[in-house]
Amino acid sequence: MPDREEIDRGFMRQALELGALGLGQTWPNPSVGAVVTREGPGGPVVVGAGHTQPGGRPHGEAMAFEQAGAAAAGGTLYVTLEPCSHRTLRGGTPCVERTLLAGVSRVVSAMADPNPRIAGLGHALLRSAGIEVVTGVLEDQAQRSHRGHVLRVTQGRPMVTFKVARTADGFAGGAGQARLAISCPAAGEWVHRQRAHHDAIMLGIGSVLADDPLLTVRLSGLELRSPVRVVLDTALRLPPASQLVQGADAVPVWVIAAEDAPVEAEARLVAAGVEVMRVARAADGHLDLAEALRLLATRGITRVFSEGGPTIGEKLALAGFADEVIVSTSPVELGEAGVVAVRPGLAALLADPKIYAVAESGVLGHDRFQHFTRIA
Ligand code: AOF
Ligand code: ZN
Repeated sequence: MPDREEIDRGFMRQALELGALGLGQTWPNPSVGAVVTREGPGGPVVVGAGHTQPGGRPHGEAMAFEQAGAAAAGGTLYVTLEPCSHRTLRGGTPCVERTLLAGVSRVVSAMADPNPRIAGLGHALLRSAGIEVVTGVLEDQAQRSHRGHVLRVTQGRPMVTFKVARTADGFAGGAGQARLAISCPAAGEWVHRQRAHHDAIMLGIGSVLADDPLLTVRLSGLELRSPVRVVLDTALRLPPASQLVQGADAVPVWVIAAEDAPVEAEARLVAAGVEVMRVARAADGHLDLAEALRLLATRGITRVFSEGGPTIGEKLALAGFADEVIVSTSPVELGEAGVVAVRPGLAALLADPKIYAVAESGVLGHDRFQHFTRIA
């Protein structure tokens, strides 16, 4: 017989899997998974399960309780984030109240919600109502799943994943030449899946001008999950005829420009359905990345996927913003000197076990990949 802690971890794992399904869809809210169980003759059984819905409401607990109905009474709620205790204009019933109404006798929660309006109050209210509350179950996994939300409410910036593909000899492409087909189809599909689980894709104007990318999710079943497309475009050089702008009505395009970028260019892009935002330039004349990320967080973005190329990747990492880094390596060599994919500043950080840990590594079709997560 598994002991209670093992049982708790098992149902929490289910809740985490459910929560992960909604990543990229729930901003500005986190994607929370919830599972409700009750005792059956052979041990606990699931009577309700759900996760935060697109746009952030209903919350995960509401979905699970709705499914469980009266069967929740006397049962256990497993939830990947502390249930909310606050009432907002768009809010409806706080999850703490729903939990009390549902009549569960136990709540197992993975972590506290750092949102200052909640921050322990959800757990405390449940306890003071006589419910047994267990916290910290599979907390590391939950922290990682909610990393975008946590960073947004504690640091005012979204989580950033930087992804780069390289040839066997380490190049992102040939010097001066347009896009090189580095990744195999399996790796390409995986990238689309990653995109779908972020709120926004961000890249620099250089890559847009070189490749004219579409940056949507083109996986069957996930087509409607394309994130907001963000272009860092200091001087507003984005061509109105580009694929990005042409598709701006279907999938939003946000352009972040410097304060001094030409207003005529802004007017043309706005007329084509693009949203233009402005931030200050940093000392080096480029956009102030910290400010750009702050702006995205203000707009509700919690998870950013950067496919912006080696320079921006190194810059993000040196500034401490590259929370997750994915490097895929193809077996094909470029065979000549090209653009180095993992620049020295980023390489040094990735090699430092005090700063990055390898969260996952493996094979995707012909390619190898390594997924690093920043730990300090
Ligand atoms: C939960 N369950 O599924 C989620 C929670 O704007 P509101 O009223 O929807 O509240 C959003 C806040 O609630 C959000 O910032 C986060 O702290 C928490 N999200 N809480 O109990 C959920 N998504
Ligand atoms: Zn809630």
